Amino acid sequence: MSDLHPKLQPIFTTVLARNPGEAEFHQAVKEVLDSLAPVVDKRPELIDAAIIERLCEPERQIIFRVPWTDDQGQVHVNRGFRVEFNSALGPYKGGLRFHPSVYLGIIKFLGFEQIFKNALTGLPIGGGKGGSDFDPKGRSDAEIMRFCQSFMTELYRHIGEYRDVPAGDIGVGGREIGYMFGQYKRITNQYESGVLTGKGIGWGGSRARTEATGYGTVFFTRDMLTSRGESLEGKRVVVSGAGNVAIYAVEKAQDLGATVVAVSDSGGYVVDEKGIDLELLKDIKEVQRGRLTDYAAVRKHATHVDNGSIWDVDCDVALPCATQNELDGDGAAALVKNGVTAVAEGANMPCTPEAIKVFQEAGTLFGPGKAANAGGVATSALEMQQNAMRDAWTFEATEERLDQIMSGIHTRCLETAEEFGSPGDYVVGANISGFIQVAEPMMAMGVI
Ligand code: NDP
Ligand code: 2IT
Repeated sequence: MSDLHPKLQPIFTTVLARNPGEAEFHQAVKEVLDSLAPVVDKRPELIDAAIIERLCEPERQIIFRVPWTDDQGQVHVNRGFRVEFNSALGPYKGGLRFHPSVYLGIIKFLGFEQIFKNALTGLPIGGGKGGSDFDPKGRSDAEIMRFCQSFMTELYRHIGEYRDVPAGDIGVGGREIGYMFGQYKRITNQYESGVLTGKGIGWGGSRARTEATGYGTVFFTRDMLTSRGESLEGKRVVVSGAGNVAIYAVEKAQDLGATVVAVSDSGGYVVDEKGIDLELLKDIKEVQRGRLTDYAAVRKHATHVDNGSIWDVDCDVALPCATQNELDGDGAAALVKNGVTAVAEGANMPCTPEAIKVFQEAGTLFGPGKAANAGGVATSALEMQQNAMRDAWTFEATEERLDQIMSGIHTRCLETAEEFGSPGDYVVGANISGFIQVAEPMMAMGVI
């Protein structure tokens, strides 16, 4: 990361002053501005029209109270958020995160990233994000349902097929989308399939949406490796996280001939030299909602490490798929020392700026989240298409579209990086390409 271009520094200074205490949002903005220096010279009209200043200020930010009652009758109060960041390309689109660490700065970093990610897909979706500081861990189904119903009782008035279309993220999967869709339908008395994505297959959900983010990250990794004449066949892979993105990254990496030797959750990581047993992992995480210690208890040869870094596990390919800033400079240095050749972000902003610098200086292939994890939201846009047509595509047809979209993003990143003077730099490619794809429509629509 270098000093910012003199035309971009004042913009960043203003972002810092206007959004105090929002460290993750600052980090996400800084990364994009770092990449935009060549655009200042090549496309000055976009800079002069204050497109960047407008992109950094959400169109609308909604914060609301979410009261709910636990199984013992105790009332709790959480905070709900929906940040509608940018609608130049389509209705606001982006997930909902339920995690105790959620505050406005997290939702804004995610919403800001989502603008560029969604633009990169080439599909007509704007950027937004939402969630709550609610902690789902240890809560019963009935408690989750009451929380989701209360959350939607406020959110429903802000969303809609043509307005804002939420989906899942950390702590929000098929179960939560079901409860929220049910409450939306009940309040509005409309079967508006296109209001949420990530729905169940029997009631408007797209096949392959569950798999899409993890699969897409692996397709992107495959394409990065292909650009250097390599493949995933026979590679040792480490995947952090054990949630939706991680599980399906493991599945596709295994399909493409790699051996995944480690996964993690917030309680530590497991190393399984025989390769992760995917059926067992799915059963523990998707069915039992259990912990990785349960995995090691069943697979006797696997080791569970409570304290330590998953990035110390020797691998060729690392896929951080858990959460922001989970891979720092030390983690990156350990991976590079062990000879990692490719890193792709399945999570949003999992690598710190220091980690990215270490990878880039070492010549490691590095796929930023905006590009590498765009398969989830892209398939959400395919779900919206199916809902609009009242259609349901096959798994194979949907996966094929996903694969094409990911390859399209990969090519666009490389071509843009080349055109703007940083060949092979996927960060620059993703940021500039995403920016231009949203900036041009904003120019066309006037000062709004
Ligand atoms: P899940 O809730 O399904 O899984 C999250 C996983 O990450 C869990 O294993 C969780 O462990 C772990 N994790 C979460 N927070 C922390 C933390 N603070 N420290 C350590 N581990 C943590 O979420 P997803 O798989 O859906 O999301 C993972 C990442 O991918 C997020 O960054 C999300 O924004 C991003 N993403 C998700 C998409 C999607 O379609 N779902 C699309 C694109 C990006 P534990 O259970 O112990 O908390
Ligand atoms: O970060 C993301 O792209 C998501 N959580 C998925 C968003 C979506 O609307 O499918």
